[in-house]
Amino acid sequence: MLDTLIAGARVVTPAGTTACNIGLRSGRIAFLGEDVPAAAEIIDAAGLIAMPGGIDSHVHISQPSGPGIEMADDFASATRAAVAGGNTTVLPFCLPEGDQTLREAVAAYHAKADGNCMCDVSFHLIVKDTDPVTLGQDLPALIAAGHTSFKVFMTYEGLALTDREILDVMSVAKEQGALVMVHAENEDAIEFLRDRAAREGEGAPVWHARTRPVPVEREATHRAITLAEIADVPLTIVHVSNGESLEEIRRGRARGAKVFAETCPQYITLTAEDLDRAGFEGAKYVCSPPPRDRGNWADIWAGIEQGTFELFSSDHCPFRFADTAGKDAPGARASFRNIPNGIPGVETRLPILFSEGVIKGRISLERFAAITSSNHARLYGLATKGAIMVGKDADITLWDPSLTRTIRQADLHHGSDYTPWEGFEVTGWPVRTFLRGQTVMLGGDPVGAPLGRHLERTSPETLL
Ligand code: DUC
Ligand code: ZN
Ligand code: ZN
Repeated sequence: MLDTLIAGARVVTPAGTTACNIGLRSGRIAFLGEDVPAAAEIIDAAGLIAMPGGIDSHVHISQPSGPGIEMADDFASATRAAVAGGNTTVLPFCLPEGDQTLREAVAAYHAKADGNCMCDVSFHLIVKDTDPVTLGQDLPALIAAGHTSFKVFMTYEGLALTDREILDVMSVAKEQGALVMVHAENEDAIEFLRDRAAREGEGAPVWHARTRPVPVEREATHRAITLAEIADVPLTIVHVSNGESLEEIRRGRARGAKVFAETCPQYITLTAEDLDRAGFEGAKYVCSPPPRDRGNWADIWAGIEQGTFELFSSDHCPFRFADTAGKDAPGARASFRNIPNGIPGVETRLPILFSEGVIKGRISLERFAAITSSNHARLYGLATKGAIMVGKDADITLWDPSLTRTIRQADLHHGSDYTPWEGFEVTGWPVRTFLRGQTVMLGGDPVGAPLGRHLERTSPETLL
């Protein structure tokens, strides 16, 4: 006897899309086929599309963000927003605060997350210290405990590592079977451009984009790939914003580098002109790398369509406009340098790609499932996640492909007080989400108790 039978949906599986029934038992997918086995509950899903629950492998939740700045989401609100947007797993970054060790930071994140999550979570690490204890003891122990991926930064004071330090971190990843994720922007070049902007009295939000132009990202992307080739490790270039960086990734792959690529909704829907909006509204679009232009949208779309990108993530990094840039936040108004970098997006990632990609005929349902779920599971070592297959966790999202909605802050569940996509029209919306067989979202609203667990991960599966 099944617990639940989802009947009559078009089901997106790794083998293709087919009309069939999905049986759930004890939190797992137990049946796929045309028969109608006995079930305690039968859900009529005619007219809907069953997708693997979204996995967003790039989100920031409750991350220390500097003096006086608080992230807008804790684990409760971020994961409410995640399930409302069709996700069943998110991978936030664990950043040590002050002189916390990595192990202390992981313990602190567990204290914040455990028991509060509406979906499953698993922490990536951020490596900002490269002392012998961090690299020789903490990192190997944390990898062994299932934190098999970590991010390094090539920008930001206090976070940026030197090339030598990146190589040392990569060598730990190689020895221990972990995956390095790189934020690729050239810190020295940014500082040079920022100093020049300051001398010229330029502090408006649009200067955030003007001081982080494409070459800043392209050069760092090339350098990160080169360092990974020297260390002989795979790496993920996260949040790729433009065609020139993508070209570096293609060239690296042609040389044999194992480089994975991630992009995000902001790089196919927002532009640097959004940072120039009147009334300081531009601050709502400040993220790094910054949104570019329509020519780069086309390049990023080509990469999505051709399969150059394995991953489409949100880079959800939520702040409150009222706190950070509203009229009572004079620091931010004095200079873009004081606006925290990041925008909210965990709830809108999937509907934006479904509408702009699937409904507009740019990508298939199967590619949508791959770049929003399956590839995240495969790359980051989540063996039971990311596919509608017998034996996998029953993490499923039902989509109504005919539902047309206008994205409005008033309807969203995140902790930010705005969305960069206010007024953006989409067709297709997730209407029901199952996490390990339990309904956690119905009709767009999160439902039930926080059932989310922290997941230990295995070493990454090489996709190339
Ligand atoms: N990098 C991220 O990955 N997220 C937000 C800000 C940043 O620089
Ligand atoms: Zn980053
Ligand atoms: Zn990020």
